Amino acid sequence: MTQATIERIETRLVDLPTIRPHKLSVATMHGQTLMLVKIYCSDGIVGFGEGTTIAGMAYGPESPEAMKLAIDAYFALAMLGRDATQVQALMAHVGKLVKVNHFAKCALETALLDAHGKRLGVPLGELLGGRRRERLPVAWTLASGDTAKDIAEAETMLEVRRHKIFKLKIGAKELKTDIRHVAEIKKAVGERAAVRVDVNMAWSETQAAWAIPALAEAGCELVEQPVASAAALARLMRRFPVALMADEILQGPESAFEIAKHAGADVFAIKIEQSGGLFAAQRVAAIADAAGIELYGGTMLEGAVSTIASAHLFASFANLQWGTELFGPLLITEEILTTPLDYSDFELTVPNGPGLGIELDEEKIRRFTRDGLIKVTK
Ligand code: MUC
Ligand code: MG
Repeated sequence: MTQATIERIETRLVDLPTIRPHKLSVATMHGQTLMLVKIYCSDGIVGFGEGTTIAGMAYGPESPEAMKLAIDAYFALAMLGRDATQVQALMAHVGKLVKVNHFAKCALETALLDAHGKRLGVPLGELLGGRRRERLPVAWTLASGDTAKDIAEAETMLEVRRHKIFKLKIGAKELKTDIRHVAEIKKAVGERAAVRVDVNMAWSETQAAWAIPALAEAGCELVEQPVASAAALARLMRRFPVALMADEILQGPESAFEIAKHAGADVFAIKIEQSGGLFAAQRVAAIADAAGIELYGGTMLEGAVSTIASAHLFASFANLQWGTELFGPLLITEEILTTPLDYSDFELTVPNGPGLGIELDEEKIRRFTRDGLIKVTK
């Protein structure tokens, strides 16, 4: 293998508006910030990576600003001058010098893999063992906060054949109000679409035990992270005729192993950022498979870069029983790619070009790049 070393690492924050307010139990999003990283290698190849969070710091432990700062001040020093072609070895080296910071690590690992795929002339997925599928089913999240608006949105998605799996964000309102909301949406879409919910940890165990049977009765097929604690989720398992999915409690292979050991979930929502990168997410999937836990390709509402990095990984999974929710680029108003992604017939096509297989519209990105680290808006 020819040597290529890392010459420069560049980061930027790109603030993009969302197409509508996106309401979760933890916060309401009006925009999404992409922390984009570019790794310049000595052979002239440039790799792209991305880190995002959901609603600033309301969801996870890292903010886009913190990722940028950690890369600029710490990760870059650990990586400059090193061999860019030995991605796993380099990430292991970096892991010794910088603890946790899963999202920032994922952005860097993605950029290294994008660069290496371009170097070898192969799609990123080939570096992960190769794809098993060309297209991925994509769910859409209904989260306008209004039942009638959500039904209208679902109807449009069905009509244009973009999504037929809907995830409803609940947990911010009274239990009965939320259940009515789910029941009305399921009644409207009927057998044409699947309905699932994400509570984002909002309920206590007793609230969950009361609400889940009612959700099942309403036709909901999957309940994502109803409670915050892994122990409580494990106690709720096997008590209801719907599947329970772990999301926030899944923070990489060690947590996956703990949950699997205690039969703590039916399904894992695998997210590359939350896992700590693509290889770590691959290990999470292996643990799930070994434990008989089913898989779902999750999102941190990422832009095109991390969405496609995720797509390459999820396309390589042996099992992907619950499809994916890789719709992040569709939630933002701006197209940041020179050629838009192919979302059609309820699925996303995994690109075929070298590396990620996408090209960023640099001019568009420049226009939305934040000037300085801090943005205060009301
Ligand atoms: C989450 O909690 O899963 C995924 C889809 C969405 O709307 O929010 C995210 C985060
Ligand atoms: Mg979730």
